[in-house]
Amino acid sequence: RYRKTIIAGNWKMNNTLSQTKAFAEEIKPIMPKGKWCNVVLCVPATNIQAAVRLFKDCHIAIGAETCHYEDHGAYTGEITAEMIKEAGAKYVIIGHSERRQYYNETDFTVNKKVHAAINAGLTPIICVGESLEQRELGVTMELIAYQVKCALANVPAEKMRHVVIAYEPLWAIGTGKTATAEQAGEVCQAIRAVIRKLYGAHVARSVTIQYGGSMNAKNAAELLAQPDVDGGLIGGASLKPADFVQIINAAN
Ligand code: 3PY
Repeated sequence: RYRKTIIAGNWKMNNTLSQTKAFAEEIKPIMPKGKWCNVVLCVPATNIQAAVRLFKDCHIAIGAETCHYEDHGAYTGEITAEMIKEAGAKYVIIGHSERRQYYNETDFTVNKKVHAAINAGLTPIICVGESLEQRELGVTMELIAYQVKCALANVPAEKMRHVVIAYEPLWAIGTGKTATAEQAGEVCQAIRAVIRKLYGAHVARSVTIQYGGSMNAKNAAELLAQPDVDGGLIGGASLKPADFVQIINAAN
């Protein structure tokens, strides 16, 4: 095995501190032990510090859902990668389609945020994905290659061990629609080919590429069986301990 399988939950704007505590209590007794897949929960910023402590025993690492690209300054409401790192998180989602759609994130700011995350010692989980219109126009592969190249611009090869890419087709996010395992596998394979062109075969083999977009307890095993799908970024199903554990088991 050249690379880690990573199952990451994306809680989005869900779960208060007390709900986070309740989730931890519920998942602790059912968490699989001694398995090799890495598990992450990306949680609202207000819960990061508590979550690091709450999920330590069950070996779940914590991530944030976004960060700013500057390291300080007059950006009311924003937080830096360094703040996230000091709060104890190890990961940060960058460029989720909801951020691109509602908060004007562009391929340019995604690249700047990727650098900010790496400089702070966080692993960015970089989200890319096409819309339904783009898929129907037949430009999925070009678009994905463009997004990946922009996100990774000026990222040195030696940092690529700590970069995760998540393929999330927009038409599968929050819609209950999932890409077929073949569609997911095909695009993840294409992403690896882009990385191979940029960094060579050795780096390409080592990068974890996740599928995201309505992955759940039912469809996880089939999606994860694709050779280039190395894990999942899980929305709704990561809010239910039993479902999330089922997905982790499907990856082991
Ligand atoms: C989803 O599954 O809907 C996601 O957006 C995961 O990030």
